[in-house]
Amino acid sequence: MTALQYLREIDGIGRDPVRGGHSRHLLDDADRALRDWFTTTAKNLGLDVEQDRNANLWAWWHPADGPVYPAVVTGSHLDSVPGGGALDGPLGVVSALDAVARLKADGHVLERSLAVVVFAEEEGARFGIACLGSRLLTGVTPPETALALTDSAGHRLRDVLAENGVDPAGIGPDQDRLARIGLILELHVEQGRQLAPRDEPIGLATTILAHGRWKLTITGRGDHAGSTELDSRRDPVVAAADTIKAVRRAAVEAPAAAKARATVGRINVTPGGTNAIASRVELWLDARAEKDHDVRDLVAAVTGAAERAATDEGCAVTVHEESFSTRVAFDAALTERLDGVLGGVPRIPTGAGHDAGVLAEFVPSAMLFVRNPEGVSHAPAETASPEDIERGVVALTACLAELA
Ligand code: HGY
Ligand code: MN
Ligand code: MN
Repeated sequence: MTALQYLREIDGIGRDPVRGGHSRHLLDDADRALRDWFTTTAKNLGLDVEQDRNANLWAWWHPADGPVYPAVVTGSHLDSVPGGGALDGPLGVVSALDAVARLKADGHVLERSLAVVVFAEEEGARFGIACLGSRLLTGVTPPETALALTDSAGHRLRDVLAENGVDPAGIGPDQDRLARIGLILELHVEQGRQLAPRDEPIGLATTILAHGRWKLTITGRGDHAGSTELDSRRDPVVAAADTIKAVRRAAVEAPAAAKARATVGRINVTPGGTNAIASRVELWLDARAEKDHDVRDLVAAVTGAAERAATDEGCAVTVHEESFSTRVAFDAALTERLDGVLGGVPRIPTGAGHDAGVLAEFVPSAMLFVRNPEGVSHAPAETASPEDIERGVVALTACLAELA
């Protein structure tokens, strides 16, 4: 099976009839179906599949005489944002499986162990922390932080893990496993549009913007939409509206070198009645910029604006940091070595976070990007052409042949 055929095989899993695209979130029905698919497919390729203490899946291919560490790791994630595209994550997984199959078919003799990994909760769409599986593996997120997480329906992460064969008491840093990773190479669909203008199908990553997520909670006074005079209202939705405009303003007014971007894509209004003034609004800020301090400066500007907006409306606001990822520079020597294999491809920065970005602090890490003609991602319109998907597998296969 080729990467393209694998994508077609899983395309029906987690389709979202309301949002469009796919909604596949940590250990929900769709994610479990995808994890089962991955396990079966990897086993059929002769790989040994295991689930680690943090719900990441590892499909191992060892040399004939047994495991040789440190290993080469490739793969990506299978979970999505709500209503996401079909490629963000899965393309890296299916390309890795296809590449392993090609290496085996070509009679490649492994010099060191190779693993295809599926990281858990990369999007953080269910429990709120992006790259949770790789963060727990490396200790970037402590287990107690994860064990306190619940999803929007009130399901506790600890219970969801337990229901799926992961002991909640066992999650956390996995130094032995980390020591077995020699390097990681993640293939991913390009997010943004840098390759198309260059008429290039494949690129190598240079950096990831610093980025983080903050939850703002604005509380006011719930009341009747008809009987409450305007001058006595304390409406958190009004304060939230001013805050959201301030989010965009803060990014626009940041220094150009910061390449700042700030987004509010998720808002909860309580109680949510058409004829009721809300009592509470929760909104999430996604802030990103070239340097860590640029992000902090942006969040400080938003926090100040939110506090002023809340005060003006007689409301209160709290700002809680949910996660922060420092700026990533991928491994220069590894990237150079891969560029030698690929014969010279564009080097491109990205504004999107990745598990390979989390691992970059601990092991040599690199990323391959496959051209996305429109650059759209985190939306159903995300695409890559069949020809470029094939080119991505050929590139990954050549890189893995060189590395392993
Ligand atoms: O949000 C991100 O940058 C990634 O897609 N998780
Ligand atoms: Mn994503
Ligand atoms: Mn991704």
